[in-house]
Amino acid sequence: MSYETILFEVQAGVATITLNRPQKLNAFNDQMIDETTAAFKQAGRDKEIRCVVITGNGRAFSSGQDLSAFTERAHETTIGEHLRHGYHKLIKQMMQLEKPIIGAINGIAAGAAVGIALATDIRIAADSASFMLAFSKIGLIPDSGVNWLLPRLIGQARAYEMAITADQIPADQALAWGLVNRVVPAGQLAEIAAAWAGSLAAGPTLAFGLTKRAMNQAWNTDLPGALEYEALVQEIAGRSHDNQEGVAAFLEKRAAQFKGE
Ligand code: LHQ
Repeated sequence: MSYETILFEVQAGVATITLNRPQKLNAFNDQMIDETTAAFKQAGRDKEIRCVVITGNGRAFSSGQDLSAFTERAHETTIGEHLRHGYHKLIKQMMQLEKPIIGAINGIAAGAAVGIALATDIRIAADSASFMLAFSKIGLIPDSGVNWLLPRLIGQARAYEMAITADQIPADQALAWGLVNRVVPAGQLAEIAAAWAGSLAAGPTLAFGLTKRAMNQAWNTDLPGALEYEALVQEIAGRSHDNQEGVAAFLEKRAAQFKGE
């Protein structure tokens, strides 16, 4: 599949999606929303892909919705329909992808792009990156899953503060708040993200995917429900090649050779 607004590269089990409208700080027009969704779908279907990295080209991760593109289309749609047909599909595609997604946050993430960053599983931020809930600056509320994801990560007080101030939260503060997993020097971000992705791509992908499923499911249930769901999903993991291989490798005191199945 060929894309125009993103770059999509697959190497050694890792797919890298690069948001590629740098002249607009990688703002999302309709085509970029659709292509990013399609790229995650493609990553889900391709068994060779065992980890995905998403990053931005240039000085920003993404400035969120392309406001000029939406203004041009505003007479033919509503914001609700735009969200339902676009960002909702993208966020759900990412959350349902049973492979780890690394967000390599290379610069500012604003508006809907914060939702996309939050829908990744591991966030590595450049020390020059920042997070900005720009919505209130234009009289909107957070969307693209931010209201669901952000309070769970950093607590409601901080999430609400971010929403109503629209302050740019720098990477070190994002780390202290638990919004990102690591902060690294900007010049080393791509290399560190690629190395981490490479090691995840050699891991037990099925178990990584089922862990994501179990943790997402646990938000919707009580403890007995979560315990039962773990038992069901562990049955699946327990029948996998990688479980057999992992146990055998441990007993034989050698490194495991996981296939991801
Ligand atoms: C942009 C954008 C942009 C267009 C920079 N659009 N051109 C969902 C449904 C429907 C409608 C509304 O929204 C949503 C969800 C959302 O995402 S709402 C939030 C949308 N995003 C924003 O409000 C952020 C707007 N951008 C900014 O506040 C600044 O650009 C930030 C703080 C990100 C960066 O500031 P600077 O570093 O000073 O860069 P800049 O403002 O000079 O931007 C560089 C260029 O990129 C500039 O174009 P120009 O032709 O003047 O060089 C900007 O106009 C363009 N650009 N973001 N979202």
